[in-house]
Amino acid sequence: MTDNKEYTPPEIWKWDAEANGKFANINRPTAGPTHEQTLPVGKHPLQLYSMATPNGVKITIMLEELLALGHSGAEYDAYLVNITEGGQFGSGFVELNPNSKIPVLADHSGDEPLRVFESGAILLYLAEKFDAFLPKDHRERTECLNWLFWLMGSAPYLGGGFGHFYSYAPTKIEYCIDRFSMEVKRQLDVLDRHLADNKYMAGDQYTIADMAIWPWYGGVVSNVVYEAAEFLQTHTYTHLNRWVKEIGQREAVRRGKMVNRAWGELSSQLRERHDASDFELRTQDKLEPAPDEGGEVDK
Ligand SMILES: N[C@@H](CCC(=O)N[C@@H](CS)C(=O)NCC(=O)O)C(=O)O
Repeated sequence: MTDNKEYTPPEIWKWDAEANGKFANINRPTAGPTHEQTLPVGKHPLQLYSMATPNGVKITIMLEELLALGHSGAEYDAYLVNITEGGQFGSGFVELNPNSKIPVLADHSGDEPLRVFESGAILLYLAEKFDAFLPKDHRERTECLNWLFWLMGSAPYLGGGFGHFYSYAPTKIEYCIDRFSMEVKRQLDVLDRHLADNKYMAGDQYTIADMAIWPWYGGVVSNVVYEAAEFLQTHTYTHLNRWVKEIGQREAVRRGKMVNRAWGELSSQLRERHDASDFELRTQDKLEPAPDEGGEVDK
């Protein structure tokens, strides 16, 4: 890596393994597994391998919403894949998602396990499987998919663009932060204007479009993603703030945020989820002994 303001790219790009800042230990220019690994499989048909990042939380919110609606077939086992430790490069994970990114879902309800990767595809898969949170009316369904795909195309500018250069890059580069701040503010304005006239993203119904967008843009507005709310003046997007608050109050959203979470308050971390009772019985504060008590950690 160079600190020079002017950078002239060489004829052929070469990988500098040290140059990727905070995530240097997991970033690499090749795909495929780095180690052998067999994924655990629990008792439910749906197996989720994930972490509570915004992309992961989209799916746990959907699963908890489905359960709250009474779809008992949406019971799931959620295993934590720690992406900061390279869990996404284990052979078992790569077999389910050759792109080595969480979240990934395996549906064991048929003859052969069926893999579903890409969070947008997982949301659509679950919505179709349970016939829920995807409007039936052609026009409304199309609008829902418009916004679902909007998110899938837009969030990388927020995460890989703005978030990377504002929070993670080893040096603060004005050009990059300016470019992506401008784009993210434009996106926030897109959402704000739309939500001025619509209760939810697809109109009157709460759908997978809301579940996809909320963890990312709601996270920025609530200052839990990148701690940039003041920098981006997110309080000025009043309609967006209204929607963020409303969705954040849903019980299924509150639960979904806790699943596969491995940071923050111990009581907010449900690292693995196998049963609805885990929210009461198996959060990390219940599993880890208080520091002065000693003893084994019950895993
Ligand atoms: N487009 C993918 C993006 C998934 C993604 O970027 N996941 C991140 C966490 S939010 C990840 O697994 N990163 C690990 C890595 O890049 O090695 C999706 O929506 O599922």
